[in-house]
Amino acid sequence: GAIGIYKWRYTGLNRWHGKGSTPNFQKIIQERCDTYTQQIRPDSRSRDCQGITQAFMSAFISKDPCKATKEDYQPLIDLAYPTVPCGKAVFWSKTKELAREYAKGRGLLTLEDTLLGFLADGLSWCGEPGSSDLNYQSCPDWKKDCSTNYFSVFWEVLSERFAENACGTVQVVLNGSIENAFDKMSIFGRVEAHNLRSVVMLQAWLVHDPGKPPRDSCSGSSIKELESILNGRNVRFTCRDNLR
Ligand code: N1C
Repeated sequence: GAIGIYKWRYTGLNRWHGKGSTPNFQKIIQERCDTYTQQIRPDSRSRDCQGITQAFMSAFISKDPCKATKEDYQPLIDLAYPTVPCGKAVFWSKTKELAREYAKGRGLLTLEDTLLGFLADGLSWCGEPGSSDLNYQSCPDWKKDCSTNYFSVFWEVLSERFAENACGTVQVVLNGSIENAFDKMSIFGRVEAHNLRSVVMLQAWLVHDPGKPPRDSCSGSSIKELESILNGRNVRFTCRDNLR
């Protein structure tokens, strides 16, 4: 009856509104780690992929999927800190593919070029209290279920570390075809921009989708907001409207 369905809906594996864990999550992490350490950055061959995979799984397995903390990921981050050389970091917001192309063409690096960013890129994951398995049916959605889910907290803490360690002149690729190219609620806006410790200058590139009318520009109010955050941190700022 109705109560039975209600109970199933709110206690079952299907109760969350986000995409379930990626099939073979653990195997993919293990394989990506091997590929990264052996082929992509062979200088990182000494990294312990078994330990890294274990630390990733232990961070969220058997836990309430809405009670993620930064501390849960600390052991994992300690095994593979996301660092790139000074002057090489590229940040982005709502421009992922383009930013990656931009970085690649110039010998620069995004978070997905570091080991942990590479491992988790495009995957989803969450566990279930009282079970040693992942929930492949559904995972909490940031808006509809909880912001403190394991997926979101992972990207927040990893992005925070990436920004903290960035140094010299860095770049950010922003989307000028949306209302606020600088979105203070995005990870770039609420985490990275506030954690630039050793960055001397941030160069912003506003990219406009050729098929769409430009909706924001370097002189718009969202970019002014970014500029004022950086002024407060003594980071120099430049911005260019780049029509691809
Ligand atoms: O919220 P965003 O962008 O501003 O986050 C992007 C920002 C980049 O500068 C990265 O360094 O934060 C870092 N980052 C990732 O590298 C990343 N890879 C995949 C943040 N999030 C990342 N993801 C997933 O995309 C994650 O699910 C997160 O919520 C989105 C962020 O997309 P966005 O809004 O375009």
